[in-house]
Amino acid sequence: MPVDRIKSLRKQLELLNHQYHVLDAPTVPDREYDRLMQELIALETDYPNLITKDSPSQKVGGKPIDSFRQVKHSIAMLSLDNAFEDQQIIDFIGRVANRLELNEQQVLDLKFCAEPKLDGVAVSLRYENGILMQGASRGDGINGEDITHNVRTIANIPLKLLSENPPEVFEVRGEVLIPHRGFEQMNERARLKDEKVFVNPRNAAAGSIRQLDPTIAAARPLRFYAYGLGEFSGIELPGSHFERLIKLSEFGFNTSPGTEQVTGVAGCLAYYQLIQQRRDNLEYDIDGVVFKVDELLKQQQLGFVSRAPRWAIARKFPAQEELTTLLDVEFQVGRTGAITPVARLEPVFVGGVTVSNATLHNADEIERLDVRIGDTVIIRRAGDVIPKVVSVVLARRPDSASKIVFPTECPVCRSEVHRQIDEAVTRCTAGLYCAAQRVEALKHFASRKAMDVDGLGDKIVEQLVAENIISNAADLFTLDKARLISLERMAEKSADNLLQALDESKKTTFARFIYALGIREVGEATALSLTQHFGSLANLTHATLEELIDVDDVGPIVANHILEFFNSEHNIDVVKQLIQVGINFVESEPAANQQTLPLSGQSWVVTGTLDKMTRQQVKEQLQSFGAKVAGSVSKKTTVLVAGTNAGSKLTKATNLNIKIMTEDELVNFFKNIKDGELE
Ligand code: IWH
Repeated sequence: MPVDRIKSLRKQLELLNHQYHVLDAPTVPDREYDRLMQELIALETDYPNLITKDSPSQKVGGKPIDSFRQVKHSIAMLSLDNAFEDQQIIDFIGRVANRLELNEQQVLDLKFCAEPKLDGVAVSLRYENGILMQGASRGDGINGEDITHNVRTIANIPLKLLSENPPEVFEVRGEVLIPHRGFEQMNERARLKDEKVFVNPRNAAAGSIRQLDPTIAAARPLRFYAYGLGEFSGIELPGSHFERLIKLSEFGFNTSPGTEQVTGVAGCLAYYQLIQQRRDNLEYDIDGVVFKVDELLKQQQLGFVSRAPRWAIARKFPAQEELTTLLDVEFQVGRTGAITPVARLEPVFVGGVTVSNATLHNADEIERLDVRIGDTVIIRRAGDVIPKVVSVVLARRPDSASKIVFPTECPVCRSEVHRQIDEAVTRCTAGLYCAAQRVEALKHFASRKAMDVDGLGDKIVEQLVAENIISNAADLFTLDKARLISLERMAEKSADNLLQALDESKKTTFARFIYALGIREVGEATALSLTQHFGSLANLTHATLEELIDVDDVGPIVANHILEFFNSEHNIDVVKQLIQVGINFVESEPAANQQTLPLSGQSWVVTGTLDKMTRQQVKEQLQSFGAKVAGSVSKKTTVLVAGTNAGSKLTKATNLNIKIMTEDELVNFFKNIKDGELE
């Protein structure tokens, strides 16, 4: 009977949807899911009167609606009081304790449900007898808009509660958001089609659910995380908010990952710190954490002040975006001659620090932003990344705002600049004749992952070049104490230390030496591949294009950069001088012992926070055993090393069934290799 088959297909698809979209743990291949879905759609096409609202086939988004209907929330959607400092959390708990007349011990034992505060748009979902009947935006908290047609398309919102015996009425409140990765992808697509890009995931989520046409929301990577309940009837629920959230996940919803029960002031403050540390590794934006008195009886006793509950508070993170004024734009010349526009800003406190510079990337970016000097701009600083200009507030553009003129000659050496047709970067063409490029090349040469010369700071390099004391890397090793002491702010002790550091840096590895040369696009990994492949400096400097392309990771572009580098007489001369002044490293037979290394042919990825070794140490150790160390997880990954707070890479590796190692396991693994116990 088609009815029975349809019912059975729906049941299977509901379960698979839940496993895939909510639990993030699919149990069948996508093709199998698709086959079942096609079968259901075919049957529903033949028997249209059997189509129901809650059929899994109905998630794709139907016809546009004409206009938004107003919805009155049967129970108001509240707003939360905000706290911006620890003291405000202490005060909040003090007020709660007073109202509840708690004694000291009871305050220490008071339980809170603590949740990362998701930075999305609040919505309410109404289920009647287990079927999704209505989705509404928060609106002003009393009246919202009917967005049922859009919420139905959100992959991890169940059209039907996961329950044999669903409650009569069940309203679920939560946050709709777009994860970072999905946001980048949708903006990339929009850019390709010359459509409007969104400034941040929150705006994109808000814009998506405020559409009349549900196929738009269906095409956007929206997700829903439940944080509470509205009206409900025909069900007994636990007396703890935390346990109610568990109930919500049993009904088929995601809740904010990282939600915990914490105790007392100490528990709340520690939780805030913990989530703040995790923030940069999350797959979506959060703007703080929320603390709710966990016991519902106590919540009822506490009640409300105007629109906000007395039993909850949001502890906000420092804002990651702020408004400020663009004072000027300067153009910096990098190691490879790339000219980068840098925004000089009216200093502004954002993301926990004062920012007075931000990158504008390149000429295209300036054009895309249509930014002018004098404009009010939005600056974003997330985690430890370089602050950037996100957008311009056109409404505040002063009449005096002036266009940014990209330089037509190098701002440092006045040589010609050049921009290749297919490249976004403009470069100074003078190479090492340009003082800026010389300074950057020397900084790179001495940097930690290159020759690791301790104590050769940026300021010293700049002085040495400005005063024409050195012109290339080999000159560093001919510096004497008298010369160094003559520099500004260089004491005798620092001069001694620097000379010793230079001496110590001479003993290095072949790969570090090649990396230190600063050949364009030859990073650490490529330098290592090159040295392993060619074995000796002589082989490498004489390599042909064909031989270079043979190396793993080296394509025609990189190969050409390498050829160009070693074709320059000046470069060869510096390399020779470096060897003459005593730089030494072990060369090996070309491509020798590569096959016999224990991890040859393997690709490893390291993520999360490590305690016992630095990431660099892990990387070098793995490479010394012949493994490649990649930055992202793919099908080709052999092992993922996951430290604490590992985020999306861990999820991806789990989904791809890739072997995962903890740091302890890794340390043990290294020990076994060294002991020669590897099977
Ligand atoms: C063709 N997916 O949305 C196709 N494996 O249980 C079908 C389905 C999916 C993709 C491509 C990416 C994604 C998979 C499952 C369940 C729901 C779902 C599954």
